[in-house]
Amino acid sequence: MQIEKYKIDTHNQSLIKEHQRKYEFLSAGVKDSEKILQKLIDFQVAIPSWALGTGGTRFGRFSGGGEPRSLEEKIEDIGLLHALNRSSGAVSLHIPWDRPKDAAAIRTLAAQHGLRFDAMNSNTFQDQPGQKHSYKFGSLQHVRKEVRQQAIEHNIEVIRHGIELGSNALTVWLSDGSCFPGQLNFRKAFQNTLDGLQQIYAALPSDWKIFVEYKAFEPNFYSTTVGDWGQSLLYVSKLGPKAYTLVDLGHHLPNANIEQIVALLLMEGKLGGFHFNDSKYGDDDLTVGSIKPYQLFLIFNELVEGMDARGMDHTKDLGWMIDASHNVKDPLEDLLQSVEAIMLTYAQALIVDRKKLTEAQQSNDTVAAQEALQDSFRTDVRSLVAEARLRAGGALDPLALYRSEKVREHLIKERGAKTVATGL
Ligand code: PSV
Ligand code: MN
Repeated sequence: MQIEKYKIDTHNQSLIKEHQRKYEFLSAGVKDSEKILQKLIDFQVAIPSWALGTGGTRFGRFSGGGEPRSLEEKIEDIGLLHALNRSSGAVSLHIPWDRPKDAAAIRTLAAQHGLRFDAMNSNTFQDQPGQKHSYKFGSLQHVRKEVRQQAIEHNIEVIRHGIELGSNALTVWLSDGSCFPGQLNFRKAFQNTLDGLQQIYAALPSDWKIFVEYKAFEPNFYSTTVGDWGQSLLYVSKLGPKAYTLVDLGHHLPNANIEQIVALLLMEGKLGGFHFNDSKYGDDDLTVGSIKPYQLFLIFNELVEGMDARGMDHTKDLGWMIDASHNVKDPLEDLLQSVEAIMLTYAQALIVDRKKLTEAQQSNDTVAAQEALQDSFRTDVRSLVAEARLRAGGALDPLALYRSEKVREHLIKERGAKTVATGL
């Protein structure tokens, strides 16, 4: 299904007066609003191919209907999101869940929707039908060489798919670890993993990056072989200049100070990208900004400050990806909400009065520092983000248009009520 341009225009016409009133009021108080608008227009977030269907938990899964049955339909869905918000112009693929049969055709289809391919994801956390060796006791860390070799080859295959699609990064998330004390020799597991990553690194084209994603727990519950940002940083430092750490917001122990982690990784030139989501307890994979919006703001505040300090390009020097799962919501509505939350938070970080904040920090004025941050966080920037969307050709209110066009109903009619998308 597609939403034609004239429908977006009609929708915008019906909201334009009210929008202009709000935008004029806001922009009068925002410094450099035109520059900020351009940054918002340029900023794109990659949609994960595994998040277009209903997720689930280990207790069950409740399908919502109309889920994409193929990679082509997934790209169509992401194209739809992008047509509505003009900020979802990239796809992140998981192999083998979404192995392209005809890469050239997939690349063309994506381009028709204005989409490019962001980081490719490998999967050595599940056994696939017909797979020779099991990953039950890990992949790159495994005590047996043939299992490690199989995992290395899989990652190299993922790089090959990525080259065909025009991607330039590989994200490696390993579920490797142990469930019980004594199960694993930590040092050997680390060394095996490093050795495997080195072989994968050697297969990267010269303009590619490898992102090493860390996670504190799950599915292993005693130790994880890439358990935190320190361990990831250790691997990527040993690997070389094309290796970076990837931060998934749900992969920390409770109350971790993620904004500080981000600041230091950026300082070291080793922050590669993000998996955005939100959580209350663990790796809950909830809608971005739904639980801890202030934490997200503090993270973006460090990102903007740190990227500017290093002269980085906000749009392409880091990989911006969503990694979420939807158990009770329509996945497309959830993704629209997540992208909106990211854009709003990015905008709030862009309007922070850096001079005021630096002065407050330099004079140990804690109150003024807090005020500088909260002044931005408490600013309603919705009309700024909407104006960027409008100028980019998107809808003033993507979610409202999605609903009034009855997109899900159309998709159910087209694809059926019982389709199941690939993914977890
Ligand atoms: C693991 O929890 C993870 O965050 C990794 O990024 C995986 O690729 C993704 O989720 C799969 O659901
Ligand atoms: Mn992730």
